Amino acid sequence: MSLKRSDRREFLKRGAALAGGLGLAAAKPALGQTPAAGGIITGSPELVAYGTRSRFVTSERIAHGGRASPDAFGLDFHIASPIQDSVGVITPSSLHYVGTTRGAFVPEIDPQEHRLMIHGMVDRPLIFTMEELKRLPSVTRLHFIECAGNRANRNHTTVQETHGMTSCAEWTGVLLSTLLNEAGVQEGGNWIVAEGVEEVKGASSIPMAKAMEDCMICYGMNGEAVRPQQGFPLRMLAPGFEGILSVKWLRRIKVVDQFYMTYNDYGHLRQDSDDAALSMQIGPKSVITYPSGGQQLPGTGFFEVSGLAWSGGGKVSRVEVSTDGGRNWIDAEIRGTAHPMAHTRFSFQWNWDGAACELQSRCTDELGSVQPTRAQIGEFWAARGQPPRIKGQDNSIQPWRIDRDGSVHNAIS
Ligand SMILES: Nc1nc2c(c(=O)[nH]1)N[C@H]1C(S)=C(S)[C@@H](COP(=O)(O)O)O[C@H]1N2
Ligand SMILES: [Mo]
Repeated sequence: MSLKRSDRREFLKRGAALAGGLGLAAAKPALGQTPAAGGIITGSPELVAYGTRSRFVTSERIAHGGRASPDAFGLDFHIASPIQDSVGVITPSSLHYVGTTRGAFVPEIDPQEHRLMIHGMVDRPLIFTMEELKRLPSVTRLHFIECAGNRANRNHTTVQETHGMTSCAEWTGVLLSTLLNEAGVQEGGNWIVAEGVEEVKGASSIPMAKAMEDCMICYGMNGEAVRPQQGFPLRMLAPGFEGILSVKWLRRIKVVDQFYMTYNDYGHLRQDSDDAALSMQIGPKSVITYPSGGQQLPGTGFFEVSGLAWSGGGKVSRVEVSTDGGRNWIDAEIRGTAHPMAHTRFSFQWNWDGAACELQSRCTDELGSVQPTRAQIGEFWAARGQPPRIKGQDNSIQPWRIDRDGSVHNAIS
C-alpha cells in the first residue's frame, strides 16, 4: 500500500477499528488453504491449450438496455460488463462489453483474406493485408471504450446496469496517422468514414484532427488477437470518443470532405457536423464499484471503497468521494498510473459506523473538467430551453445509498 505520509498516519489512527474488523476473519481457521480441500483440477488438453477461470468465479456479462439477448429474432444486442466484480483497470477480453448497432452480427473473418483499404481524398489509395499491417510500427496503449448508451436510470439496480457499457483493454495496433500519411491526405480531406464489413457497414464519420491525433487500427487486445465480438481481425479505436466511432471488423477508411450521415449516425440526425464532433468526446466520469447497488456490507467497520474513473479528455487527475450524499468531498487515492483515456482505479479508506449514508464519486480530468451531478446536467439543458433531463451521453455522478442493514441501493431520484 503506497500511502503518503499523512495518509499513513490517518490510516494508523483508525487502526483500532481496522484491527477489530479484520481480526475477526483472520481468527477463523484457513479452511480454504487445506491442500485439495475442494478436489484437484486434473490435466486435460483444454487446460493445456487455453486457460479457463476457476469454476468458483462466476462473474458474467448481461444483456443491456431492457432488451432480451438473444431477442425474439435470435439477435444479441448490447451486452454489459460485470464491473461490480472488477479489480484493477483491465477488463478481461471475455468480459468486455459488446456494442452492436444491428444485433448479433459477429462476422467470421479469415484474417488471410481480410484487407483494409484507404481511399477517397488521398494521393495514393492503399490496400493492406493483415501481414502488411503487422510489419508497420505499432503502439500498445490502455484505452477504455464506452457506448453512448451507457446511461444510468432510477430503475437500474446494479452498477453493471448503470455503467456496464464501458470496458478498458490494452490495445495494440498501428496509428491511423501512419497509414494516412502513407496514403497522403489531400487538401480538404477533413473527415474520414470508417466502415466495417456488415451490410449496414457500421460506418462512422470521424474528424481528421482526431484521426491524425491518436486513432488506432487494432489487431491486438490484452496480449492476444482482438476477440470476434470486439472486431476480429481489425478494428478502429477512437480513444475517448463515444464507442460507436470505434468501428469493428474494419475494412475501409474513406477520406472525405465533410461529415457524412451513416446508419450509425442516426443519433446525430438533428446535428450539424460541428455539433456532432463536439458530442463525440466522453466527459469525465466515475462510479463506485464497491460497495455498489445490490451488494451487501457484512457489518460495520473498515472498508476500502473502490471504483473506476475515466475521461475522453485525457488523464484522470483527481477523484473525490463523498459519504454524505455530495455535501462534503474528500480526495480518493488514484491506484497505479492514470493513463490518458483509460479506466483509472481509485480507492478510499472508509470506516462505516452503521448509519444510513450515501456514497458518491466525482472525477476531474487533466483539462480541469469536473463530473456533473444529474441536477447540473438538467440545469444545463433547462438554461438552453430544453427539457431538464440527460440527453446524449450521461456522465453524471452516481449515488449509492447504504441502508442501516448494510444493503446498497441505487439512489437516483
Ligand atoms: N462494425 C461495427 N462496429 C461497431 C459497432 C457495430 O455494430 N458494427 N458497434 C459500435 C458501438 S455502438 C459500440 S458502443 C462499440 C462497442 O465496442 P465493443 O463491442 O468492442 O465493446 O463498437 C462500435 N463499433
Ligand atoms: Mo454503442
